[in-house]
Amino acid sequence: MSTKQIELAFVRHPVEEMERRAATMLAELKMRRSVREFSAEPIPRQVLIDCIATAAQAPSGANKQPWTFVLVTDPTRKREIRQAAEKEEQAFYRGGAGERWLRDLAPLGTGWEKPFLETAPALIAVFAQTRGSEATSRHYYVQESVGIACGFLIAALHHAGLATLTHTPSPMRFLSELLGRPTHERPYLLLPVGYPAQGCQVPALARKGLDQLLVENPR
Ligand code: IYR
Repeated sequence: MSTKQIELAFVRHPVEEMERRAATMLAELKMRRSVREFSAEPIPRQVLIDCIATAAQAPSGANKQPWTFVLVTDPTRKREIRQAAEKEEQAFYRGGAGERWLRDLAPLGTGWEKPFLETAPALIAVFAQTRGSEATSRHYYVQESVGIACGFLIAALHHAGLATLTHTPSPMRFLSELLGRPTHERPYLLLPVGYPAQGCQVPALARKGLDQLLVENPR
C-alpha cells in the first residue's frame, strides 16, 4: 500500500545565502557546551514545547517515530530523580565504571553528586520505544532514530538560548518507574535544561579539527 504523494516544500537559497547560513549555524553550535551548573530561574514552557516538537521532526526508521519525551518541572519529582540518579552514580564512580573509564572522565571533572537535577528548572527524559504500543508492532533503527531526535532537541534548545546536559546516569532504569513509562520504552537520555548559573564554568576542552575527522574522496 503506497501513501499519497505530495509536492515537497523546499526552500532553495542562493549560494551566498547557503554559505552564510552554514557558517552561522557552525558559529552558533561551536558555542554549545554541556553545562553542569544551572540557574534555578524558570524558563518559558512554550520554548521547551517547541523544541520537543522540533525533535519530533527527526527522521526515523519506517517513520515509526519511536520516542517519548517526558517533561519534568515539578520540584518533588526532580528531587526523586536526583536521589535515584545519585544512588546509581555513587556505585559508578566508586568502581562500577572501571579504572579506565574513570580516568577518561577525569578531565571533565564530573562526580557522583548531581545537584543540577534539582537546580535546572526542567528535565526532559527521552525514552526509546522498542516497539509500538501494540505488542505485535515493530520499530526499526530505534537507537539511531532516537539519537537523531536528541541531536535535533539539543540543537533546538541551544538555538533558543537554553543550556543542556546530555546526562546518562547508568543504569537509568529508575526513570521508567519514577515517570511511569511502560516496559517497552527504554530510558535513553536525561536532559537538564535551563540557563547556565552566573559564572558557570566548563572544562577547557577542544573539538577535533576537520583534518582529524573528514575523509574526502578516498582513492
Ligand atoms: N553518567 C556519569 C558518567 C559520565 C559518563 C560519560 I561517557 C560522560 O561523558 C560523562 C559522565 C555522569 O553523568 O557523571
